[in-house]
Amino acid sequence: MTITPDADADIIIRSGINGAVTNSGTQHFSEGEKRFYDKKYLQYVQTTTQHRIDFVFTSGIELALNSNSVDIQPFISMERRKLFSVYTIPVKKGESLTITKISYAATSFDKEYTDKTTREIQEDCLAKLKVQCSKGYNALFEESCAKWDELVWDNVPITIESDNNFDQLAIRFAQYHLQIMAPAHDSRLSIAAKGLSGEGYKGHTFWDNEIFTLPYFTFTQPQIARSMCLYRFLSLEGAHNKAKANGLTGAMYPWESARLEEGEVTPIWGAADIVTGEPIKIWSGFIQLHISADVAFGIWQYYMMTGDKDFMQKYGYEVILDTAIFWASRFEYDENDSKYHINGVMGPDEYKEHIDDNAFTNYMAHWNIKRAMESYTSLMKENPELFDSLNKKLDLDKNYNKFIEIIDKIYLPQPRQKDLVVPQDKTYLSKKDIDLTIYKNQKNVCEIFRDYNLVQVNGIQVSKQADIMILFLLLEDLFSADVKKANWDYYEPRTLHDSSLSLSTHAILAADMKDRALATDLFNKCVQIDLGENMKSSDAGIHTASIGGMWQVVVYGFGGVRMINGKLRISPILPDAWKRLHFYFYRHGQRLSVDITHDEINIKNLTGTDEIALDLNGEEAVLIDEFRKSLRRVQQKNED
Ligand code: IFM
Repeated sequence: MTITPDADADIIIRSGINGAVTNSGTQHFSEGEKRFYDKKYLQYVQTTTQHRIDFVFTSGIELALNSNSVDIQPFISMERRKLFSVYTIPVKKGESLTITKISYAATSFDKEYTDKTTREIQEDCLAKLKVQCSKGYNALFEESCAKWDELVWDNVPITIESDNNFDQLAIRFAQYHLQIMAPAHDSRLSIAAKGLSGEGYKGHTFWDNEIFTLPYFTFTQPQIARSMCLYRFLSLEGAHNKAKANGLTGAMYPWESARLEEGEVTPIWGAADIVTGEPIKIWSGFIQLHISADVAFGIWQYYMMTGDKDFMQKYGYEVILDTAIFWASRFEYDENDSKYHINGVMGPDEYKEHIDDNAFTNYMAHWNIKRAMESYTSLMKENPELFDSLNKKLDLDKNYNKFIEIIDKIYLPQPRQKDLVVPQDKTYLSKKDIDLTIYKNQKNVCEIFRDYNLVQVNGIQVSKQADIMILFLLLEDLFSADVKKANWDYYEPRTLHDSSLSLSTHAILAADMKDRALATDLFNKCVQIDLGENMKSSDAGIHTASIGGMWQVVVYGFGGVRMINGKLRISPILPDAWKRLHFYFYRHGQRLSVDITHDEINIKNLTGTDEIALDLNGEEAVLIDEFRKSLRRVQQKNED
């Protein structure tokens, strides 16, 4: 900070470390130890109360007058959970006083410190801070900019040329947040539902990652995606424990995850029930099961996009097989229809609890078992050594027989004959249909709870968020365009988008249906969640899934890009206001550039030599990279 007074002045600077910050009224730290060094550096060490993690925060303050360093001794003070340096500096009219504060944060959980004592960590942090201070702010800023350019702005920038600059800003906002929320350095951690921006959901990780944020990294920074997938492999112990506790086998992933070994951490009680006055039970941790298939799906997409065999052999196949084993143990056979069902669950739509045969859950479980069966046969043939070790570990031969028994008898809800509507679950379509207009036009989310409690909402044909729609997005080749449209017409009017995980999916499907105006409108609404006029909407933190969803609407929706069964499909449709959309992504390590206008699409392979087969607007095409020809030219060549 630079201050240039317009009169001679004694400027007092009071700066320090405030350890009295609370977390929704909860104090997570011990009082700790405060210390000044050389009257220039401050250090505060506090320990978390639950996991006993040391948090070491070290700051250094530098002063300069007209860019020349000044050596003024501060008055130092300590208060409860606070320490400060107070400087009084005489500054003449027109002179500039610059205050630079550089801080270094570390914890005893950090990989480099796990075998160090607190004292050693403190000393190391102080030494590192001194190095950073000696470089100075400008050099650190340059280093930071160079890293941002390397990872994002020169690597996978997105350009939106439009009458409306806001969309360009919005997508950069999304990329910025996605980058800072990802713990790229450590696979023992993953992305929290609010990133690092707020206390909502206690820093826990949900399916938001695999379905909403992971795709961004899978497409643009595969090394971060790999780390996120590895987090799930490393959390298998918690998933096994959850399965065991439920009398099941295999990997039953926790609905909410935190530290690897902890397993399920979803809180049990939530907000007040407006009818009974009691806290509402949060059932997700007990019955929102689809997360296990979502994890497998995220890993499979990662594999399809990156071709990372090493990851699959070390970790990926095991997760796919282990989650399938869970599903096989969870299905219930019904002699009446000779089918396997999944009863008593919650699908993505959290307004429907304890339901049977949620379409999303059943289809995803089916998909999961299918992938596991393919993995079983291909590993047996191609990698017998790995097959043998997984066979021993997971009792694959026995489980494979179970898969064979189940797979063709899994109950997969089909479109109704009369209107092609797929029942979201066994009872949804027979529930009460009420006029939802006031809730569809609501200013704030969840206004339905002013009039109904959750038990009542359970009895109404109303959805909190995309459910069938997300099924159409993930397993899009299983459903015809007519089925998708019919279900859109049925479910969209009944979906309140009370979860921020909803609008992006609906926007992508609107783009898939080639409804440009609707897709644009839904995209704008999605962007408003964190960037709109409602300044309270992000109080508990930004909505990471919706931010991942913003990237998906731009690339999957308007860019029309999809990875389906290992094949890239591109079918763009730009909003009217956009003149051009240009983005980059990686496929099997090769950097592709996709440049779209209303008239033309130009795809280049910038780094590789693969011939890449594409489905371009429904037509087969081949991108020949070594000539760096545009796809349009390649197509013409083929036609010639
Ligand atoms: O995972 C989501 C869920 O789908 C809706 N409620 C909030 C969760 C965390 O974002």
